[in-house]
Amino acid sequence: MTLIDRLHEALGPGAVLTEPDDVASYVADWTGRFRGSPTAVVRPADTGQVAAVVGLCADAGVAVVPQGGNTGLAAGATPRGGEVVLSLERMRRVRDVDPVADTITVEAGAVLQTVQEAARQAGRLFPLSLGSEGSCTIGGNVATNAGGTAVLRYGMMRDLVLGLEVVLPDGRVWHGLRALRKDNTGYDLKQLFIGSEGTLGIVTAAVLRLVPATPRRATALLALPDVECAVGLLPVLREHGGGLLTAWELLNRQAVDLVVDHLPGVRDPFDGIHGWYGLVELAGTSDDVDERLDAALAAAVGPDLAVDAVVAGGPAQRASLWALREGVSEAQRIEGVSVKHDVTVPIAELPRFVARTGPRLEELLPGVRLVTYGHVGDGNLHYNLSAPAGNDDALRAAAPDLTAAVYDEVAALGGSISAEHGLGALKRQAAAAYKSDVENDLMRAVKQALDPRGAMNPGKVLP
Ligand code: FAD
Ligand code: 2HG
Ligand code: ZN
Repeated sequence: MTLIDRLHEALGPGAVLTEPDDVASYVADWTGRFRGSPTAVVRPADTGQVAAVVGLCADAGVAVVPQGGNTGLAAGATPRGGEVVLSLERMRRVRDVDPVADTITVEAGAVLQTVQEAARQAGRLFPLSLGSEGSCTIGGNVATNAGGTAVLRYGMMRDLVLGLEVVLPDGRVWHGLRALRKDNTGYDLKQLFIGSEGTLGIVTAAVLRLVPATPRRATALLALPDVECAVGLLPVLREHGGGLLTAWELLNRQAVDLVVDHLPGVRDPFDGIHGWYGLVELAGTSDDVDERLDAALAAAVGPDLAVDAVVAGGPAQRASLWALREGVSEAQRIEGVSVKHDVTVPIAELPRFVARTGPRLEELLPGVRLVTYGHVGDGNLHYNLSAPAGNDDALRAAAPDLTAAVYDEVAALGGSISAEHGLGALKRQAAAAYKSDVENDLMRAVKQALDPRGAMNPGKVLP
C-alpha cells in the first residue's frame, strides 16, 4: 500500500487531496511568492487522526508541514516539495468557555475571529487582534507567536496561552491542556511550542486566557511631523490613557497613499498631506475612554507635537480609520512586488533607525518606495519596500542588498530581524547569521531533542 492509500484509509473520504485544483490554495503563500508541490494535502478531523497522519508519514519517511489559515508572512506553511501538508481546517470547534477559570479552550483550526466572537458572547474579550483575523487560526497564532495591534496592552500570543495539546514528531500526544495560572513543575513546555512555527510538533488545541470586555472604544488618527514625535507621544498617551491605552500604531504617507489608491471606500480624513500618521485607541467600559482620549489629544496636539487629529465620531468612522491602517498589506500586495522587513528596535531608537536606513536604501535603489508602518508602541516596524514606479525587476534584483542594509542597521541598534511574523523559510538564514553561536547551538539542540529525524516542517526556522 502507498502512503496515499494509507492516509485515505486512516482519514476517510474527502480528507486526502492530491489533484492540482484541490491543493491549489494550500501550496502557495499569501504573497504568492512562494510555492511548492506536496505529496498530498490532508485534512484530519480530530487529534487522533493528526497523530495517525504523523505516524504514517514517519513510517514512510515523509515530512509534514502543518498549516492553519495560510496567512503567514514568512513562507512557514508552504511546502518545499514532497511533504504532506497537514491542514487543521476541519478542527475548528470551541470546546469550552470556563467563566471561573476565565478561559476558552479551542481546537487549533478555529479561526481567530470565531474565537473573539465566542468570547464576546460569553461577555469577555479574547484580545489578540490582527488584520488577518478573519482567516488566520489559533494554531497558526500559537505557532507564530502572533502579535498584532493590541500587544501594547495585552502582550503577544505567548502571554495569552495557558495550555496546549500537541502531536509530537513521533506521533505521541502531549496532553498539556491545563488552565493553571501557576505551574512551576520544571521547564515550561508550552512555551517551547509557541513560536516554533510547526518545527517541533502540531498544535491541536489550546487553552487561552480571557480578559474583561471593553465595549467602549475611543479612537483617533493623528497627523505627525516625524517618527520622533510618534515615539515622544507614547509616554503622553500612557499617562492620559493609563491602563486603557490599547493601540498606538504608525503609518507613513506612502502607506496611506497605497491604501487610498487601491482599497475602495478608504479615504484620508485630513485635508493636508502629512509625513506620518499615528492611530491611537483606548478601550474600556465607560465614557472614561472619551474623556481620557480628549485629555491625551489636548496634550499631544500643538507646536512641536502632533500637527492635527481626527477623532472617530462613531463605529463607522472608527472602522474607516482602522481600514486605513489594516489595509496596508493588501494595498501593497495589489501594488506589485514588495520586500517585507518585520523588525523591532528599542522604541527610543525608532527615529534613528528610520533616519539612517532610508537614505542608505535610496543609495542602493534610487526611487525605492518606503512603505513604513506598524506597532510603534512595541518598537515594531513593518519596514516594507515597494518598487520604484513600474520597475518591479529592479526591486527583485536589489532585494538582497536592501535587506542586508536594513538588517545591519537593526542589528547595530540592538533589535530583531523578526518581530512578529517568524522566520519560516524566508528568514532562517538571516536569523542564524545575526544570532550568537550559543543561541544557534541552543536552537539546534531543542530541535534535535524533539524532532531528531527532522520530520516536522523541514527547511523552516533553522538554517
Ligand atoms: P499559517 O500561515 O497556516 O502558518 C504559519 C506557521 O505556523 C507555519 O510555519 C505553519 O507550519 C505553522 N502552523 C500553523 N498551524 C499550526 C499548528 N496547528 N501547529 C503547528 N504549527 C502550525 N501577524 C502578526 O503577528 N501580527 C499582525 O498584525 C499580522 N497581520 C497580518 C495581516 C495580514 C493582512 C496578513 C495576510 C497576515 C498578517 N499576519 C500578522 C501574519 C499571520 O496572519 C500570522 O502569522 C498568523 O498567526 C498565521 O496564522 P495562520 O493560521 O494563517 O498560520
Ligand atoms: C500588520 O501589522 C501585519 O499590518 C502585516 O503584521 C505586515 O504585511 C505586512 O508586512
Ligand atoms: Zn504587524
